[in-house]
Amino acid sequence: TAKDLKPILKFINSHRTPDNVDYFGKAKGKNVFVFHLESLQQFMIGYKWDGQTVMPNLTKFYHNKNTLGFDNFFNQVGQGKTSDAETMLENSLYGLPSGSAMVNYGGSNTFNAAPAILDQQGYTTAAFHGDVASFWNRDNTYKSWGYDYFFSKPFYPNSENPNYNVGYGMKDKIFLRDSAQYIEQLPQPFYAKIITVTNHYPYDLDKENQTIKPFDTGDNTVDGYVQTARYLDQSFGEFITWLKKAGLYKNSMIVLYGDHYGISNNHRPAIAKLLHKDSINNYDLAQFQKVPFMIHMNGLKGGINHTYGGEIDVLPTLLDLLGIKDDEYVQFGSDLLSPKHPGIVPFRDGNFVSKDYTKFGNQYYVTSSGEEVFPSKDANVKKEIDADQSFVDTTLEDSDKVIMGDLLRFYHPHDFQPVDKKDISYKVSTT
Ligand code: GP9
Ligand code: MN
Repeated sequence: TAKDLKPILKFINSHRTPDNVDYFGKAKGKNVFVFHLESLQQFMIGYKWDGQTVMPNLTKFYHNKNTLGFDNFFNQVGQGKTSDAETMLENSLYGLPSGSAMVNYGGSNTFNAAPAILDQQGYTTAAFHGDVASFWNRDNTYKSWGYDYFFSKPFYPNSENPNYNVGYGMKDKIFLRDSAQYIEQLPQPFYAKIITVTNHYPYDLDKENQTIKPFDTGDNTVDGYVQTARYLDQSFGEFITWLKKAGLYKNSMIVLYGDHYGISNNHRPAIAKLLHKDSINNYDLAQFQKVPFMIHMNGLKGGINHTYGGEIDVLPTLLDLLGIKDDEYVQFGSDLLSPKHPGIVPFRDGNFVSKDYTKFGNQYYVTSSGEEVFPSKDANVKKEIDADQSFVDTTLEDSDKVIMGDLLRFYHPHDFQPVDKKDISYKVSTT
């Protein structure tokens, strides 16, 4: 009931952070691209293999003077993988302890999601994905989130050509090329989310698109990753070239994020080899959960930001840049640009990385050094770790209550226009 929201609002209100005066509103009225980099991990930015930089376009973009790059940004997904990432990015709500929030609640719940918030600022909103619309229940969820358009498989005539598909959908280069004709027609300003898919396990790619040799860890589930990651980088490079040609590069804020790991923690020996280490401990595995997060805009003051944060923090961060006040929203993350960002990153299983400590697999470490600590032997350490853990547990539980109780249906932030799903229909197909 509405009463259940009270303690949750109290918790959220006690953790609200101020905007960053240097960044607030800097992207007001710009087009926004949110570019979903499937399974891409942060270690691949700048990574060298086979005598080459594997991802030259993304690496250059990361270091561009107008790009804010984040080097302590973590994925926080659970079983819902991509769908958890999307839920966090566009709602600042966590995925669920098991299953997928989009699948189980996406169609029925009330949300205060990014597309609906931007709609009120006069934005056109569209999502693009070269797979069937029903995957992760996107077709229903995107309506609840207020997307005006969802361009999925039936919008892409090339998706019928078997040579143009690999793994979970269309090859990224073809998908992006074919998306261009729709993007060009969107009334500006627009918010466009573009979900790539080729860099997805099992990292299959046709011979002619393989432009770097596979890793040699000897672990079959890992070795192809470098080839599809390279392909993703080229796809992104081509897309940027097109954006410049189309005149969209200069008046857009381009946001990139990796949704989750591509190499799971079950592959320790392979991970050790890739990171040039003799062995891997739990601290390394926690660090290995970093994914790229970058924000680029013409004229933006760039640089590498070291704030400890994650996917839950993206929406408040983007709203700060867009100059949209979010003090009233139910959001579990905080603005990464805020001088008061708490610097705690909860993982879905209750582990965490904070700017001070890391808890992973029942072990504790100093985050800055990786040195193991034992809270049972040090009262001061224990006090700080307990405080972090209590924040982590409360925020995850509260987020779960919001989703499982559909609590936002009782909540009416006053500059928010509820989504009317009857106004929205997408062309979908099931094949
Ligand atoms: C499918 C794609 C993959 O449409 O987004 O989802 P994932 O397996 O990464 O969760
Ligand atoms: Mn994914």
